[in-house]
Order: sequence, then C-alpha cells, then structure tokens
Amino acid sequence: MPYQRITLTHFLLQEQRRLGGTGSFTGLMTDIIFACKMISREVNQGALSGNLGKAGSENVQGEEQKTLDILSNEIFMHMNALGGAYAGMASEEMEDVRPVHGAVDGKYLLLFDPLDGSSNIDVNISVGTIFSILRLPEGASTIAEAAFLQKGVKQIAAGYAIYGSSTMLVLTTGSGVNGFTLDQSIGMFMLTHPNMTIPTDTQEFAINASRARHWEPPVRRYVDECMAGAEGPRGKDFNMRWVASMVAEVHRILCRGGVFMYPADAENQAKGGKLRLLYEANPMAFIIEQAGGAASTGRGRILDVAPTKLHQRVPVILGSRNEVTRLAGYHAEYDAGR
Ligand code: P6P
Repeated sequence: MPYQRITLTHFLLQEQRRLGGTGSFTGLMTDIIFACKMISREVNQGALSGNLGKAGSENVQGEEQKTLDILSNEIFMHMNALGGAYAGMASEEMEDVRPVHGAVDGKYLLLFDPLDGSSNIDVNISVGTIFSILRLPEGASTIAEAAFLQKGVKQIAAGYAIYGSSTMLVLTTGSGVNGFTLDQSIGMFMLTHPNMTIPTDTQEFAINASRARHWEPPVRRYVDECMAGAEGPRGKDFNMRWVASMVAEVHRILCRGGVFMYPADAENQAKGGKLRLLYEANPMAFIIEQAGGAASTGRGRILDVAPTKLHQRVPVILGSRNEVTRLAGYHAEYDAGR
C-alpha cells in the first residue's frame, strides 16, 4: 500500500486549488498551526516546565487564571500577529479586542479561547484551544468591539486543537470537518480523520449533573428520560460523560456521537448561561453543523444568535441531530404551556 498520508498544509493547498482560493486562507492557518504546536509542547511538558498551577490572577470572566492560560494566550496572540492577515483579535483571556498593528492588509478577525478547560491542566485531563475566523466588516476603519459582533453564520472557518492522549487539530472551512493528528517526531499535523460525521442518534449524553437542582423543566425531562433507560420512554439505555472540557466533549461527539448540554439554569440565567458565544459556542456550533449535527440554545440555532457583547454567554445544546431536535422540542412544549 503506497504511503498516502497528507499533511494539514498539503490539505489546505488542495482545498485552495479546489476552491480557487488565493492562498490567503492557507496563510491564516499557518500561524494558527504553529501556535497550536507550541501550546501543545507547553501542555505536554506538564510539571516539568514549571507552568502548572495558578497565575494568581483572574480573567475578565472573573475566573481564576492558570499560568498556562496566560502563556497560551500570549503564544496565540504573538504567533498570529506575525502573518499580517488579521486586523484584530479577541480572546477569552482579554477584556478588550486587540488591533493588530502593522497589519496593513488585515482582512480577518481572529477570536479564540487559548486554553479551554484549563481547570483540568493540573490533573492531566485533556484541554484545548478553540478558534474562530471572521472577515473584517466592509469599511471598518477602526478595530473596535463592534467589528467582532457578527453572527456565527458569518464565520469563514473554525476549529480546535485538543491536547489529549494525542494532539489533534480539527477544522472546518464550511466544506465539512477534517481531523489532523500531530506527528510529534516530525512536527507535522497529518490527515487522520477525513470528513468527520456525527451519527444522528446516540446513547450518550454529557451534562454537569451537580446542577440538576437549577435546571429548567425541559432539561430535567430530557435527562430523566435518558436516566430511565430501556424501561423508560426512550426505550434504550444511555451512558453519561462529563469531562469539564468542552473541547474534549465536542471531540468525543464528533468521533462517536452524543449530546452535550450546558443550558441556562436558575443559577446562571442572569448571565445567559456559562459558555461564551463568540469564541466557544459559535466555533463549536459551526463544526458540529458541518459534521451533520445540530447546535441550539434550546430555543434557537446558536449560529443565528445576534451578539451584543464580546464576552456574552449563551446556553449550549449540541451534538447528534435527533437528540438536539428532541430537546429543543421539549423547550417549545414547555414554553407553549407557560
Ligand atoms: P463546569 C471550561 O471552563 C468550560 O468553559 C468548558 O470547557 C466546560 O465544558 C465547562 O466550562 C465546564 O463547566 O461548570 O462543569 O466546571
């Protein structure tokens, strides 16, 4: 069997030729690829690099920052500012957007969560980087927050790196989803998961069950039915997972199906939920839909949410299409009956 693996760079060049691109997107991805490799190295060093533990600071979300949160943010900012393609960036770790000075022809905006799930870092559980690419709006003269407040349907690309038992980069540019595994011996991402597709049905759900007392009735109904198993209304047994790392949950769902829920509940309702729209929910929703799944707030498509604030939060239900549709239906029945 002749050796047929291709690198991520070759894949991007193939896509560029197929789509008649100019090469600017390939350039956009080159710096992201470098940044993810560098973060992977820092994460994989673990305690050896002295980068574990708390940074002694909080981010704009009021969340305790890990040393690696700050280092990953600096790596992602620095590496992606060098190519000149981005006019500006926004990060979970930074209160305000950052113009990229010197990017005279920067036509794109980069939004990212540099190290999602970092509460898992010190206990060696998978974490990841999530990124989203938007076009700079026509005629935008300054790089202000307003330029980033675009619906998720406007993304031109989205992806994540997962730093787990292997480091992978999963990417969509709107023509399906493809996964690449980092060959540490040569430092290249190799295409290993072409055309990732989510099964429409599942027997696995993910939710932080310790929040059950706060859930709205439709979420409670859905989870109770899953827990009732084959003897219950679903007529089949379900399994539950909760990693507390969205990248790990989404990756599992892309590989074998499932449904992930972080709904708004009585405790987080005032904030709009837990997960951030622009650099967590939107990129993951783009990926999930491109893989044949669905991504909903419970009351509407995530990619259709019109952003009003950079760090706004949104309820998230995503994964196997038939399960997300069922849960959205439960919300509609509940709302109709109120
Ligand atoms: P909880 C990580 O902080 C994160 O933003 C997601 O990656 C993850 O799914 C969720 O929060 C975990 O939240 O409340 O279980 O700690």
